[in-house]
Amino acid sequence: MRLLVTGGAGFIGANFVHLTVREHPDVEVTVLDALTYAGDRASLADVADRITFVEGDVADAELVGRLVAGSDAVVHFAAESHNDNSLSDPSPFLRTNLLGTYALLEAVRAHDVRYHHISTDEVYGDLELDDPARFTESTPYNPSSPYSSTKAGSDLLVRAWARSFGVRATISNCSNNYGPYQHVEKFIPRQITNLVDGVRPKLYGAGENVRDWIHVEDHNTAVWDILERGRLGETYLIGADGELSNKRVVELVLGAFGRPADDYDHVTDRAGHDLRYAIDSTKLRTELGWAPRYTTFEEGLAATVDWYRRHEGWWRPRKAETEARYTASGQQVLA
Ligand code: NAD
Ligand code: TDX
Repeated sequence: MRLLVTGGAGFIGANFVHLTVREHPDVEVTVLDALTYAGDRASLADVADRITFVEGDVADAELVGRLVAGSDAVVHFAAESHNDNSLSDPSPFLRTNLLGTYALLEAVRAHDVRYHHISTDEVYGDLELDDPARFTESTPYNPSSPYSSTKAGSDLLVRAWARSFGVRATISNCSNNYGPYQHVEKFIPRQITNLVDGVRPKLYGAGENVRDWIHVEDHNTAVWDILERGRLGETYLIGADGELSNKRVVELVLGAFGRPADDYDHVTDRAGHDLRYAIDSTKLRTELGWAPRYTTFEEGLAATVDWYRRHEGWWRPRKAETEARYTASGQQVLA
């Protein structure tokens, strides 16, 4: 199988490429990635001789058409992915997440190529802390941020292209990922790398917001299951029952460094900050037999802390610039 992976130099895409090379060695992988601030060829250094890498934009219809014509399937990870950045400047989110998906859909439609679309649980908006409900495949879309609204728009394009043009597509909406190669702008790697530098973790607002954590490896095994055995036209939610408050996550990260549980700063809250996400992944588990390999967050977190400690050369070049961006956006320690 010839597989085109967009966004393969980013966090989840790079982990997907590693998994594919390791567990599906007959697959010929081509990565298309624009190498934005979030993409790094170093994330693919270990597999560089096993894949073809193309630097380019998913919104470049001519390039995308050529690459898709030579592929049997596409997994589309490429996106602008960070909510905080989407509040500072939404424009690249509209271009990449909407126009990029549109270019891919037109190409897979023209060449009748199987397409899997990577999306997020944030398209469903947020839940109350005390709501027993979790998101399912039939929860109405209700996105909050420029990021999540462009992801929601991209999902709707996929649904329309599947129904109107018969594009052979599946969609997955996954909860918050953590693990190796995640950019230091994101919550968990930001706190781990702060602590390596002796800096206190930064918690937005009161830290009561809940995220449903899944190890990136478990996300990617689910993507493979859907690619191989998912029903065309269907959406699958991916989650590993990992609900935790941000405050609890910070306490666990502090614990991993042997620091007191209250040794963190409260900082300016995110505008429009979603309160809680929670995934019901029953459909994926019962229909495709998927199950996560990481069953406790503590185990996955310990492995992730260890990875960042051993790979300082990978994250160090971006750390100062990322913190400077947070400062420039007005983020401040609250008294
Ligand atoms: P990331 O920001 O780490 O990586 C994105 C990658 O896409 C980078 O390599 C970047 O260079 C590339 N890219 C950006 N714009 C591009 C363009 N115009 N053309 C080609 N390449 C481009 O993101 P991530 O966290 O790995 O997320 C990957 C996908 O998974 C996204 O679609 C995201 O919405 C989705 N997702 C992420 C999470 C999460 O917790 N991180 C959860 C659910 C879904
Ligand atoms: O320093 C921080 N302190 C903090 O308290 C940062 C960076 C974040 N937070 C909070 C905000 C969120 O409640 O932690 C939570 C997680 O933040 P992010 O890592 O920015 O993730 P989130 O906004 O939840 O979105 C992530 O999951 C869904 C990914 O970035 C998205 O791409 C994915 O779709």
